[in-house]
Amino acid sequence: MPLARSLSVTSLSGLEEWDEEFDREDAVLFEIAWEVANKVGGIYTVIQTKARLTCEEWGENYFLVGPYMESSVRTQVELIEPCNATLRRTIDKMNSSGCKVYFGRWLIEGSPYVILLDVGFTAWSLDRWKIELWENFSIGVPWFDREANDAVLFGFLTAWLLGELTITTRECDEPPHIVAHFHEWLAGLGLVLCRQRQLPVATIFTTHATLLGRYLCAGSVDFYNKLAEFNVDKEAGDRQIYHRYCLERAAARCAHVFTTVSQITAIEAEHLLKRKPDIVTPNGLNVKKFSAMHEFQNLHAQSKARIQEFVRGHFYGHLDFNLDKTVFLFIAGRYEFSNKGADIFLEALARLNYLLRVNHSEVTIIAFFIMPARTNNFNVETLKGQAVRKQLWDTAQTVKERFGKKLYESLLVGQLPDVSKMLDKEDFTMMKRAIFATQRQCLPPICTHNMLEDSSDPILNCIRRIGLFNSAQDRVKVIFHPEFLSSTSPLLPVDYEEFVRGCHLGVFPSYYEPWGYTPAECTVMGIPSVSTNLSGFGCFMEEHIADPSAYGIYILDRRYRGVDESCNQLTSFLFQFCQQSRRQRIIQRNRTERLSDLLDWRYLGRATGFRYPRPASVPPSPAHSLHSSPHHSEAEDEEEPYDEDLEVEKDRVNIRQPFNLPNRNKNQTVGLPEKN
Ligand code: G6P
Ligand code: 1S3
Repeated sequence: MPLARSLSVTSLSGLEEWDEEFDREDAVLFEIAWEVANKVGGIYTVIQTKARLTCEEWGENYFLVGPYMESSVRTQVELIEPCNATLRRTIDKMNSSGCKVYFGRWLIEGSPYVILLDVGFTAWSLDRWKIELWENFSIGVPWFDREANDAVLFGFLTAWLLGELTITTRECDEPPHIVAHFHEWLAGLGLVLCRQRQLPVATIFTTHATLLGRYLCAGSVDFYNKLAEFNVDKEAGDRQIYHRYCLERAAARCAHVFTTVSQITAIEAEHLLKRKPDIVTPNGLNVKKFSAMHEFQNLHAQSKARIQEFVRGHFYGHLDFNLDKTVFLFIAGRYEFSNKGADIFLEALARLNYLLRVNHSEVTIIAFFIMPARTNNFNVETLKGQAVRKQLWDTAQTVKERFGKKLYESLLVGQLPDVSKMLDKEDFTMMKRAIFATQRQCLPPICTHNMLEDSSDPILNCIRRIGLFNSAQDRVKVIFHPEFLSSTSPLLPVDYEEFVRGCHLGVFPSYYEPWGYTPAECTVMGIPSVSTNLSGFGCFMEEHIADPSAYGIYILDRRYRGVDESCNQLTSFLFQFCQQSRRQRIIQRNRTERLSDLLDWRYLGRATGFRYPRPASVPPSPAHSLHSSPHHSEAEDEEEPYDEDLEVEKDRVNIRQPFNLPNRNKNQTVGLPEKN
């Protein structure tokens, strides 16, 4: 199956007048998704990060189509007049027929044009459109499924928009070729209607996950081994998602080109949607390169300091571990306990805790779970922790000032100070009071918020079962932050990017993960990560890197091993990681960051057949390279000097700058190194 970044139209049934090789200047691209200027999950990241490059390539002929969401529009979109007469006429026509269609620029890199459709405003048409859906396609959408109702409204509105547009452009001397790229089932109905109405529009459908795949995996089903056996209609019916499934399957079947984000989801789609994708289009990122090579390392140190500050407050009264020897791990994303692998992460943490204890390790692990759940705000104990830390800081500042004043006065009269008299009784009283305030009757909390479903929450219940309660003897501590991070939080005031930079390892042992942006984001920030061979990202890295773990890309085997075995493997990854010295972590981060180009939208798709060789600085013999991230040695000195530049240079020679050719010229071939 070909792998590509930009799409080529492979079958144009119903579009006879199209040349297979049309000129892009005569074409207009519409990209349609529910997550345009509307953050729900990963599709938003796909579109947002791709926008700059797509704008560069398509210029004024690129339009994103999404739902009108007032709160997002207020902060993300500049509403303007339509940029050309054709669009103005189309939008005016729709608006005078009872719709509300907005035009603007989305204020992200590339500033793409957006056409936003107010689905709520056209809700009066819902019943009529549902009848049409039933009569033409036999798909019945129940009244109570709000999301599906929105999908119906959005679908009919996009088809209306594209239909009007084709009528308006017909009046032009040379009507442009219209390409419409639809993402995910929520936008899929628009595509189906375009085909049914025989609009002269080339259609692409990308699925980022299949509905049935997500539902089946969330249950206890041996998904990958049974893929070929599922009775899809029955399974969808049993889960009450048959109508959604029909919309998704119809879009996949009707599209001229059907794509998905990874090989693994391509296989899933073939079985569950009954169509093999024409192309796999892996997800990229908009990679920013720093001018100074080690800038990202400095950022790691700065961000880590912010996390350490939070930890000082959270563990007040129990700070009996060395923060300098503390490793921060994290998992983040949509709260799907087993799909995202939070279950095996917790189990592996319990085993790691045991290993570190029996080995008398000096290392402490703090594992953060950043997964949004229903809460009613931060809990008192967590907020108190930060208040106590602040009070200790203020006390230290006051004493320091008083100390400084006495020192200054002594120097003014030409005397060296009597150090024993520099702190007086009042200073000591103040300090004792501050220390007394750090006494605590309970253990440092696991959860930072008051959970609404505390007693049935899967993470909390698992922690109760495995007994990781942040006690003094535990080498592994856990913090569950059931809300996405924000730099305005009173508790941990960092945004997600800063948080990731400050951690040491991202752990994403997903069972169901069509792509997986979280480990990809870690990679471009130079932070090692664990992913799996059931995630699109993990498979992609396995395919393109000779020795992924040497680059800090640990790929867990969840495909051919049972849960217990995978858990042991994860434990061993984590244990190895904890044994690295600071120097080894720095080297590994440098290597991880060097993979960024592989995930850059600019170069994705050109990587076909390419493999990153193992870094030259890793010994080639298996005996020596058993742990491709180098082994801990007793002699490891935290600040031991080493020639990092030499290390980087050695690897450079080997890699030969694989993607250093941003100049895109039609006839230019890309200088990828030979296959390894
Ligand atoms: C970066 C900084 C170093 C710092 C190191 C800490 O590399 O440039 O100054 O010592 O991070 O690394 P660690 O893995 O211990 O957080
Ligand atoms: C999906 O979002 P999710 O986290 O529900 O789409 C993402 C973008 O393609 C993908 O990265 C992810 O694996 C899918 O699961």
